[in-house]
This record gives sequence, structure tokens and C-alpha cells, in this order.
Amino acid sequence: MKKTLLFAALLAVSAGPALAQEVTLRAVTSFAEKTQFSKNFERFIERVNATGKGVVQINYIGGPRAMPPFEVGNAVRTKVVDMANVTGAFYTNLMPESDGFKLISKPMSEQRTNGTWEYINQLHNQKLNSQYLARQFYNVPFHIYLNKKIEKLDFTGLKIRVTPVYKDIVEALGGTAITTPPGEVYTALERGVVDGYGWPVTGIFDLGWDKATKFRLEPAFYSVEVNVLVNLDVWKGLNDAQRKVLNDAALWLEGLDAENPALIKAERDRQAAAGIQPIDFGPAESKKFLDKANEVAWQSVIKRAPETGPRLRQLSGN
Ligand code: 173
Repeated sequence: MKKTLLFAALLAVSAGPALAQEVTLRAVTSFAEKTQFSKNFERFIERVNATGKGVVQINYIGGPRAMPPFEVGNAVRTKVVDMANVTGAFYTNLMPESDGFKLISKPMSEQRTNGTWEYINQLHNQKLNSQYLARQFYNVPFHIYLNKKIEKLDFTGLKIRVTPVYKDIVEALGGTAITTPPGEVYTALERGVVDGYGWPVTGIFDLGWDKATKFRLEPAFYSVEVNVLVNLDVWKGLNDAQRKVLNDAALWLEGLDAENPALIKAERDRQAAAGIQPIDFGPAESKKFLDKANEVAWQSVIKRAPETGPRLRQLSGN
């Protein structure tokens, strides 16, 4: 009898939200574990688990082996998971304007004070039922990698693996866009299903793509965005101490972007050493490419999200 009462009392305590019980959040990443765009999120998890002892902990479920990348956004929205490391490019089905985040390349310190973070957080609250906890990699650009040499900036006759990030510019240059998650890129290259692919300047060695890549087209363009999202119901259910641990770790995570310039340099050197040759048509053609890439992307975002796209463009400053 005594024991039963004690047990009942314990249950009552653990169910009481006012009491600061340790909370454990379940997290997934939309990129392969331990690869470029999961690594810093994994460091963030370690940090939360160290600084949040007795307050908040993260249970890392893993990457695409656990959940298909294009389903991760919806999984946070519906609380199948509590937290995710995911790019907006993987949830354009739920938030078309998320494709515009690649066009925002200001440091997060600036985005957090000039209203950009706040606006994008609102969009996540409303459309993805989530809190926009952090954005990483604002200073890492993308490239198109090719296996066929081109003589001018024209993709006519080429099949290029894309996500929403690259689709509009690939098509604007006359190429055929084929959408795949990152996990299918290697096989598509190996089998000649595609002649090239879009990907950031960093990370092509992680899954062995260097062995199936001949050229890197210059210039680099846009800005990688990989976000840490928390389901909004979960976020609202946390107490101040728990949110503080997560917010502090999020700012620390954004600070890791300072490492990117050195990483990019090392990666370009490594690509050169691996025999991946740059294709560069010079400053005038590069500028034309960048202007076109910027313009087709904004047109596409604004067409799909006429209410919110223009505000994002204004905040981007480009
Ligand atoms: O190419 C992709 O899969 C993609 O869209 C992306 C976005 C952010 C980081 C890395 C890849």
C-alpha cells in the first residue's frame, strides 16, 4: 500500500510540467550521419547533452537510414520527431518559399538582428508547426559538377541531378533536371543516368562522389542553408531553462560557420588533387551566370509564394 502510494506520487511529479524534469528530444538529420552537413548538428547534440544534463537531452536517431530526407520536414511538423537538421530545399512541398532561403547569404548574427530570422521563424511556426532554432552554412556556396566538358554556359542535352536548389537554373540553361535525394547521386552518376549534379562546394568526398566526378563548374552560387527545427508544440512545452540550453547551443552552432572559409579552401585543394578540373568561362560569363541564377530563383519563389516571396527578397538584399 505504502509503495503504491509512493509510486502514484512519483507519477504525479513526473507528469507535472511546472517541475523541471529532464526532457529528452528525439532528433533526425536529413543528411547521412557523420557527413559534412550533419557533422555540426552532431556537435550541437553533444553540446546540448553536456550543458543540458538534468535539463534537456537529445536522443539522436540518425539520418536517411532512419528516415527519407524529403520526409523530414513533415516529420517535425507532425511530431513524428521532435527536432531535425534539414534544408528548406527538402520541404518546399510544405513551404514553397523555403527555396528562397538559399538566396539569403548574410551572417546569422545579422539575420538575427535585421528581422530575417524573425520572419523566417514566423513562416516555420505557421507552415511547418516548428521553431526555427538555427540556420547553418550561410557562407558555403553551391556548384554544378559535371562529367561532360562544356564549351559555353549551356546545358542543352545534359541531364543534371537536382533538388529545388538547382532546378530553375539548370532548366534556364537548357538542361534536363532530375530530382534525387543525395543518397542516389553516386549510382545515378555511375550508371550515366545523369551527366552532373548540384551540390555545395564541400562534401563530395563523403559519399565517394569524387570517383565519379570530372569537372566543377565555376562560379559558385547561392548559399547553403541547413536548419535546426523543433516541433512547435514541443518547443512551447519546454520551460525557460530548457529553451535556454537549446538557444545557447543554437547560437554556438551558428558560430561554427566561422570554420567554413578554411574548410572550403581545403576542399577545393582536395578536389584539384583528386583530378577534378574547374571549368571557368571568366568574369563576364560568371557574372551573367550569377545574375541569371539569382533572377530565375527569385522569379520561381515569388511565383510559388506570391504573399511571402517579395518580403524574403527584400530581406535578402539581392
Ligand atoms: O543537393 C542537395 O541535396 C541539396 O539541396 C543540399 C542542400 C543543402 C546542403 C547540401 C545539399
